[in-house]
Amino acid sequence: ATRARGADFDAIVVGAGFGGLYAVHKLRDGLGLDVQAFDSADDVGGTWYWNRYPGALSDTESYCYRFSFDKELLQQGHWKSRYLTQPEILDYLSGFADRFDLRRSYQFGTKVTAARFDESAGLWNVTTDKGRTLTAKYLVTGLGLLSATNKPPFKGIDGFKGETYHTGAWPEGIDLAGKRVGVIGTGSTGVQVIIALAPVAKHLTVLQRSAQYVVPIGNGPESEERINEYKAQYEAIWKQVKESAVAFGFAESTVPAMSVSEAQRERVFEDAWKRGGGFYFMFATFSDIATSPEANAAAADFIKRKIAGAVKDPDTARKLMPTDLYAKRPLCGTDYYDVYNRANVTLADVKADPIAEFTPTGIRLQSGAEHELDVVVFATGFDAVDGNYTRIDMRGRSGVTIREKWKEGPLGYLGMMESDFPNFFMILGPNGPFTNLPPSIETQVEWISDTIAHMERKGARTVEPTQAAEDEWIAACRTIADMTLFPKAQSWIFGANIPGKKNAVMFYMAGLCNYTKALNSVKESGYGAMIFDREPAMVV
Ligand code: FAD
Ligand code: NA7
Repeated sequence: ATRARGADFDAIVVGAGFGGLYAVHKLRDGLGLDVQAFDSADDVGGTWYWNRYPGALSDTESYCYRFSFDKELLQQGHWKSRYLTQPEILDYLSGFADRFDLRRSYQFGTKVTAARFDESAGLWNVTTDKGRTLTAKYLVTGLGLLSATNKPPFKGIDGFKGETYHTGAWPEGIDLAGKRVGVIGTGSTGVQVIIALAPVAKHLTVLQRSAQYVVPIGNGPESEERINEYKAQYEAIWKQVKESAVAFGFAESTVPAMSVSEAQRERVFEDAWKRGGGFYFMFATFSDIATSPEANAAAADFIKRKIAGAVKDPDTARKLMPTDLYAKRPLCGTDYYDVYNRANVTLADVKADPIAEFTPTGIRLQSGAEHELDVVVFATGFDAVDGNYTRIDMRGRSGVTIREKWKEGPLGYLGMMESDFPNFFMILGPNGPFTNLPPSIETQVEWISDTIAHMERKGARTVEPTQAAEDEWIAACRTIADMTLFPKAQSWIFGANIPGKKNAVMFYMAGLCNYTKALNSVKESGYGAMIFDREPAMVV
C-alpha cells in the first residue's frame, strides 16, 4: 500500500485482545500496512489481562477457545482441562504475540481518548492520554464488548475502610484468605468468583439482586489422548464451528422441546446436566429453549428442581429461585448451589432488601441489616458492547459524535462499520454475532482485511456503509432478536444492566453461519452496500 498523504501510519489498531492482536497480524504481516497499535493495559491479553479474579475461566471448551487460522499453532496447543483458566488464556495470547512479533507494533499503557475523522485529509486523527495525536487512513478498534467495567456508585463507598475490587480490573497478588468478603453480582463472573472464594474466605456474603439459572460446567482434566483426537479432527471441528449458530463446538439441537414426551425431555435435560456447559444446556438440548415460552419454561423448571434439591435451607433455596425467563447469557459452574450449604456463606437478597449504602465497615441494606466486610468484590459486569466506544470522543464526518449517533442505542453495520465514519472498522462492535467469540473475531478481522485490500486495489480513499444498508441491518437485528426470548429478560445483552441505558438490540442473533453468509453476499455483490470515495460536499 502507498501511505496516504500526510498520514503517520496506514492503520491504527486499538486493543490487544484476540481481536486487536489478529488485526495487527493481518494488516501488518498480511497486507504490508504500517500499523501502530495501542492498549491501555501494560501488555497483551485484553479480557484475560484484566480479569484476574479467583476462578476466572472461559466457559467455551478449551479446544475451540482459540484461533483457528494457524494450523501449526493449533497442533502446538496444550491445555490441562476441559476449560481454560485465565492464566492459560493469557499465556496463549502472549505466545501468539511472540509468534508473530506483535508487541513491537504496540504502545502499551496508552489509552485512546479521542478519534476524529478529518474529512479534508481523509485521515483519522487519534489522540492518546499521553498527549499525542497520530494520523492514519484506517482505524480498527478491538475495544472489547465486555471490557468497560460497570461499578455502581453506591452511597458512602468512599468512606468504606476495607478493600474493593472490580473483577474486570483485578490487581495481581490479592489474597482474600481469612477475610470477610462480600460479592455484589451473580452473573457469570459472580458465579465463578463465588465458587472460588467460598472455600478461601473466612466468611462470604453474596449480595444477589437477580437469582440466576446456573447449570454444571462439567470441568475436569483432559487426557493427552483426547487432546490428540481434537488435533487430528481440527479441520472438521472448525468447519462445524463456523457453520453453526453459537460456534461453541457442539451440534445445536433441531428438535423442539414439546415434540417429545415429558420423560424424554427429562432424560435430555438430565444428560445435558451431567455433561455440563451453559450454552450446551440452552442450545444442544432442544432447538427452541431460547424462542418458545413453553420450551423455555420446561428448561427453567428442570433447573429450579435441581436448585431445590441442592440447597438445604428452604429460605435460601427460595431466594436462589430465578423468577425471570431463562433467557440471559447461559451460566455454568461447578457445584454453584452447594456453595450456599456452607456454614461460612450468607446469601442476601438485595432485590427484596436493596443495598442502601456502604458504611466504613461494610454494607447496610435498606431494612437496616448490616454486613460487616473486609473486602467487597464488584462482580457487577460491564457497560457492554458500546461502553468503550462512548468513553472515547469519537467524531466522524461533519464532526458527528458517536455518543450522539448512538443516543438511542448503538448502531453498527455488520457489527463492524458505521455510516458517516469512513475507514473505521470495529471488531465485535454493536450488532455483531452472539457466539463463542474467537471464531466471530476471526471472521470479522478477515473480512476487514479483505475490505481494506479491496480498497487498496481500487485506490479508494474512503469507504463507509450507506445509511440504507445500515438501517436495514439494524432492522434485521431487531426482527431476529424479537423472534427470541432474550429481549424479554433484563440483562447486559440489551443494555438493561446500566441505569439509564436505552434498551437496544446490540447483537445479530441469527448465528455465525448466517452472519458469514451476509458478509459474503456483501463482498460478492461488489460491496454494493458501501460508498467509496464519498465527497465531503455530499454531507448534509
Ligand atoms: P478484549 O479482550 O476485551 O480486549 C479489548 C482491549 O481493548 C482491552 O485490553 C482494553 O484495555 C483495550 N481498550 C479498550 N478501550 C481502549 C482505549 N480507549 N484505549 C486503549 N485501549 C483500549 N467469550 C467467549 O467466547 N467465551 C467465554 O467463555 C468467555 N468468557 C469470558 C469471561 C469473562 C470474565 C469475560 C469478561 C469475558 C468473556 N468472554 C468470553 C468474552 C471475551 O471478552 C471475548 O471472548 C474476547 O476475549 C474478546 O476479545 P477482544 O479482543 O474483542 O476484546
Ligand atoms: P453481568 O452478567 O452483567 O452480571 C452483573 C451482576 O451484577 C448481576 O448479577 C447484576 O444483577 C449485578 N448488579 C449490577 N449492578 C448492581 C447493583 N447496582 N446492585 C446489585 N447488583 C448489581 O456481568 P458479568 O461480569 O457476570 O458477566 C458479563 C459477561 O462477561 C458474561 O456474560 C460473560 O460473557 C463474560 P442483575 O442481574 O442486573 O439484577
